[in-house]
Amino acid sequence: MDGPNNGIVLYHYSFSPYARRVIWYLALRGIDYAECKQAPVLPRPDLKALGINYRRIPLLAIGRDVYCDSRLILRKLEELFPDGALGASNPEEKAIQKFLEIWAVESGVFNRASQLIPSSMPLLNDPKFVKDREDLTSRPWSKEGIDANRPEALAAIRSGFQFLESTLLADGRDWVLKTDRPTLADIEAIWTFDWLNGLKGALPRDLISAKQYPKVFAWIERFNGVLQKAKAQAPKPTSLKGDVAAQRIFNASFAEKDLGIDQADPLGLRQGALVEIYPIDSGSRHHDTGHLIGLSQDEAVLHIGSEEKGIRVHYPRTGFRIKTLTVGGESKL
Ligand SMILES: N[C@@H](CCC(=O)N[C@@H](CS)C(=O)NCC(=O)O)C(=O)O
Repeated sequence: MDGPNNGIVLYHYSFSPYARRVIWYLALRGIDYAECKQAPVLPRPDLKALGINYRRIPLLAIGRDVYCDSRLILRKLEELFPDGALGASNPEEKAIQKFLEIWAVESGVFNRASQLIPSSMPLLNDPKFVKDREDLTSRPWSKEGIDANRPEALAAIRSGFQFLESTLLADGRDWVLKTDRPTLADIEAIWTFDWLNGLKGALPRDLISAKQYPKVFAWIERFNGVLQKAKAQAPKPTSLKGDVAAQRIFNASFAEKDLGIDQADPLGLRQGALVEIYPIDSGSRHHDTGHLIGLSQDEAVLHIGSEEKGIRVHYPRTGFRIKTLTVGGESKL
């Protein structure tokens, strides 16, 4: 992709575990990029300036295309920067990689992990943060609510550690796909567990430590070692203020050309239909509106904003709801 920093701008904040998936990927590949740091709570005027209401982090722009959701971002980086891609190459390994993604993100392992944030953490005494996360998750973030969820969350996470120890890592391999360096499958499997390991007080060490799960903890350490080296060698991300990032995006060309509409999509949507789209697992109160210009089994793409100044925003097809907007029964086209 043309333009400075490969035309990439990553919107994130540093303690976001979902954003780390993307940061690690970029570092392991040594891809140069720019970043636009965001506050950990709303409002996010830098995204509003792009016309985006989607509230979750990370988002990644490549040229004038913006990708929401780390799942889609990783897929697109694989596809648009194929030289030295980190993804699996044969169908069996691709299946493992995909199942790991679904396991952590859509089947709720990370959701359980987030319920292990200790209720004593100072951030949870900040009413602004608590209110923001209640908006995100539609569940109470009171100390009582968090403590009540802990036993079930712990059971789920323990079973995750056990699963990795006794299956994928059981034969003593260094990396999930038996490669000589970490691949995307390692990122898909490790990020939730690495995050919990670094979050003071999240894991009860008498139950979950290198003693019970030596292979998992050695893998986490090995991964961090490789990551630190890769970060030291990779180009340092260029930091952009929101207005500069927006100008870069608005002035860039589109990263992707031929976007078609999947005729077999169950919604039967037409090219150009005015729709709104939002995630159904969290952040569901924040809807984006635009004209549908691409739809496949992998993604939905909206044109948001004016013809000249607008951008294309991409969302994963799964985990999102698309609704046609109508006025008096007619599509507002
Ligand atoms: N499925 C999404 C989930 C993203 C997500 O939940 N991100 C968290 C940060 S780790 C978030 O946005 N939290 C609320 C916020 O920052 O607004 C993805 O893979 O990107």
